[in-house]
Amino acid sequence: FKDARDRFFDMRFGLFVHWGLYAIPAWHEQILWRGNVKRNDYEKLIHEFNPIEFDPEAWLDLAQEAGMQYLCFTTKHHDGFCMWDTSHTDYKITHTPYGKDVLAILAEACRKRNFPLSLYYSCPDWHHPNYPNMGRHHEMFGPRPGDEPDINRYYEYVTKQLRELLTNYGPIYQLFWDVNVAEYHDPSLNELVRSLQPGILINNRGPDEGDYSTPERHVPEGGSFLTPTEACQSIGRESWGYRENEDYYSDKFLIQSVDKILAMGGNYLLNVGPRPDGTITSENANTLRRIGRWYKKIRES
Ligand code: FUL
Repeated sequence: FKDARDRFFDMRFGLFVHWGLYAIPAWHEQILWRGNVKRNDYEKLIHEFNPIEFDPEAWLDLAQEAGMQYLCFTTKHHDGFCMWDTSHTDYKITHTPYGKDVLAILAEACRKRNFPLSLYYSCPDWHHPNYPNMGRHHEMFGPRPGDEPDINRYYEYVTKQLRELLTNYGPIYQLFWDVNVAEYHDPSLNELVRSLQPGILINNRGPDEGDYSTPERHVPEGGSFLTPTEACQSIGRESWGYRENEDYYSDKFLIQSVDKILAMGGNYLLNVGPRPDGTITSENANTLRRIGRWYKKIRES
């Protein structure tokens, strides 16, 4: 491609993967907030997380069977738990019984197949002592004893983590910031991201405008998108993370949703939540394969 950013108009369909400690209670990736769970109780899950069946090759085989061209992975969701071996908190994957850096394993598998990898990173953090949890939407209700809410210090932490994520894991296709609840504005963050990963694309949910918008779980009104757009949708009605007894959408619904967004000129990120052992259920995998059969047909026609 002439410009790395042209890739956005070629890679139209991607796999979103929400995976973290929340797979264990198997209810919702925001169980802490939505389920009113005590932070100290939730955090004990770190001693249980042991995804011995985690196999990124299986995830990538599935994505490719579904005709998907890139994968976006949750490095840190709102719970603050880090799925890579960060030096800036102990609340991380290498401190679980599993002990391995799953992001490193995934990034290496992507690199081997030349499969673009995007990173999701949450702005709200329900663990870090400096994140000002003020009970706004997607936030816990107040600090814990000992916390020192300070948005500037929190973003110093974010900056250090971004440096790791964008330096140690090879080429990164997109940065998917999530929900800037605190309305923190700082263009230097995206500048840093671009300096570390020239050609990266950044969504519009972070501390600055970004390159593309991200309608979630709905098909917006109107004829076509006037600016670059990547819609996202989970295959289950309730959760983005793994959920037992999830109410899954029908193939028909999902195919129509992908079809509409593509027709409007948008890209589409379809999400699954792997189980705590690292596997994607065969029900989910079969759904993706069936959608893939349709998608490959329309892509080739
Ligand atoms: C939202 C989050 O709050 C959800 O948990 C999910 O990650 C979705 C993709 O973005 O804003």
